[in-house]
Amino acid sequence: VVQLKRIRVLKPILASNDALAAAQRRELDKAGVVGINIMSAPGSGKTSLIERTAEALKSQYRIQVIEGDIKGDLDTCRVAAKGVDCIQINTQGDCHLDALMLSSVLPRINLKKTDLLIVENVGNLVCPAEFKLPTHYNVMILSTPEGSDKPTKYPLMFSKSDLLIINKIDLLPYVSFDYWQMARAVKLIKPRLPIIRLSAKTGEGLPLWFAWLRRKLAGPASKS
Ligand SMILES: Nc1nc2c(ncn2[C@@H]2O[C@H](COP(=O)(O)OP(=O)(O)OP(=O)(O)O)[C@@H](O)[C@H]2O)c(=O)[nH]1
Ligand SMILES: [Mg+2]
Ligand SMILES: [Zn+2]
Repeated sequence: VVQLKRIRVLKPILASNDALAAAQRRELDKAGVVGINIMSAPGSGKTSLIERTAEALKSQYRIQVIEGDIKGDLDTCRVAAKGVDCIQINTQGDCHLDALMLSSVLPRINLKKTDLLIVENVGNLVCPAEFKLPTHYNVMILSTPEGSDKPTKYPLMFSKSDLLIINKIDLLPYVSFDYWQMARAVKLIKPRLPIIRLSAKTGEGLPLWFAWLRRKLAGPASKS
């Protein structure tokens, strides 16, 4: 195995991003907003999960969504059609969101009238995990067609996550996804990472996701 050495030119960039994100998080805390950053590879089901969440929880919580995409506003249109406020960020080529990009849209959000801020990061299994956002929790989605080897190959995002959702569980009979291989690999990276099996299509597992969210919304950062 050839081990490549990484030259940390990124370090100062990440440090200033961390500082900005922490300042933004204090604004969320002051207003009692709980922030969730959803990360995954393209097509794992981030927007689908947000759609289901909007449908189920919008009558109970004031939800604001920020969509991160390289181009276009397709996901924002999908989320807005569910009747929640959504702002699009186009990164124009960048493969992740960072705190500076968030600072361009946060002033447009009335934090005092928001309970839950959901940020959909750019579909990418790598660098979104390196750039902190104002959000409090990282939720990672891995969908079954992507394969059960992903924790071993892309450990960083798993290690930075507070919840792992295995989406497209309805496709399990049709794809080669070894759930226990995946779970064992995750245990080596982050032993206590909670895992929820879910299908944004059939609704299986959604109650567990909503219960997790409700616990976070009832926590110290919440208004109640
Ligand atoms: N069978 C099945 N399909 C799903 C499920 N969740 C999402 N999909 C489908 O997967 C495709 C991608 O879903 P999206 O929600 O757009 O994925 P995304 O992660 O937001 O994608 P990007 O924003 O492009 O990174 C769509 O065709 C969804 O209908 C699921 O649980 N089961
Ligand atoms: Mg999406
Ligand atoms: Zn990137």
